[in-house]
Amino acid sequence: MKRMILTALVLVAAMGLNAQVIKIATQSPLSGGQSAFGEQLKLGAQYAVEEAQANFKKLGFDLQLTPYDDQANPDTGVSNANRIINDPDIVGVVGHFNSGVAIPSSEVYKTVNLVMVSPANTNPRVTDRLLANVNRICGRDDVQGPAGAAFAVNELKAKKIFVLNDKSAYGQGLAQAFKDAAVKLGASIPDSAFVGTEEKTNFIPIITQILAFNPELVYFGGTYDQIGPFTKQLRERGVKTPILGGDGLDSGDYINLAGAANATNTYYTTVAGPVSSFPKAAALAKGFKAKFGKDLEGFGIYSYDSAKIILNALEAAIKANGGKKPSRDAVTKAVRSIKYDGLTGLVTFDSKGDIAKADYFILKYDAAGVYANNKVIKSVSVDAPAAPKS
Ligand code: ABU
Repeated sequence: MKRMILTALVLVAAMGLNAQVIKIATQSPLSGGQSAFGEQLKLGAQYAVEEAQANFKKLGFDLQLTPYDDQANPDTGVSNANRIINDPDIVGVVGHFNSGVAIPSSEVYKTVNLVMVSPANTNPRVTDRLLANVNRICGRDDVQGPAGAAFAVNELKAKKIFVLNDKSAYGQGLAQAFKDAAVKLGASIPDSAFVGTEEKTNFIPIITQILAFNPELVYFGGTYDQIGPFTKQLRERGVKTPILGGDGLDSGDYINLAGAANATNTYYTTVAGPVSSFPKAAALAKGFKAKFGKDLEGFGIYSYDSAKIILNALEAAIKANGGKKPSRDAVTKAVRSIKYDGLTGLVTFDSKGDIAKADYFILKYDAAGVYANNKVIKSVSVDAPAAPKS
């Protein structure tokens, strides 16, 4: 008996030792102001990878996750991307969070045809460059911006609007898409009320401009780490005007920075619906809390699905390659042709790497400051815009 147990242990150890390492990387801001988003992205992918490890072990592979911190900085993202492509064990990347980081980093992945699936990048140029290795499972700002504009003008009845942006590829592009659509719907947004700022702490000069303009709504294309302190200072100066933003506002940390009372009357569009919108995500939310001690947010769900897409494509590519590790090229092709029924719905990609039909949500921040209770006012599914002509 002892001998049988010993033999079994030796066999198990041998299987482990012989398993070939195969890695999925994540790239997201794990430090700095946007780390709440970056952590959701990393942990969503980590959950999927750890869940799949036993299955990959049976296939003869030691599946690992390698997280990279891009600091929401394009140069750091590119530097990490060069390290990633030089690690031959990495066969796919879940990321990025920031479009301004994803765009230059994916040019590096392209040189070795390494696949990237983004749960969060919304700038149109992420996929409009028609790279075969770049995909996203979320919507785009050329739909998200107009959706916000229609809500602002038609539902909130705001005509005089002050528009801010954070000067990033994401924030600037989203604010411009919002403005163009809002003006077409009859809103007034003069050049003096369209302002870009990288300020993170002192918003008094901008609030002075806002007070002079006296808008019916303030739109901010940016992320919670900037809009949170802005909101606090705006409300402290007595401005109760509705605030509307995009998916950069879709984080529980917005409430921590703005204060629950100040966050009241804040609305946002998002491309990553909450747990409450996806019945299939309930089990993940429970497991996520138990495993990481954190609440699952929208981008965590989308990151889980992004990782699952790469893992399913990887398994198919291994099988197609007679059980051996497939090339990066084979995984990239398998991702682009996947049909994946995920927690967030059915994922297929069009010829440019956009999800064929993306969901867009409009939410209002909970008056009591409980992020999970933010109210979904509306949600729509929209076909991916056509590929650019040139
Ligand atoms: N879409 C979330 C904000 C990040 C980005 O696309 O840059």
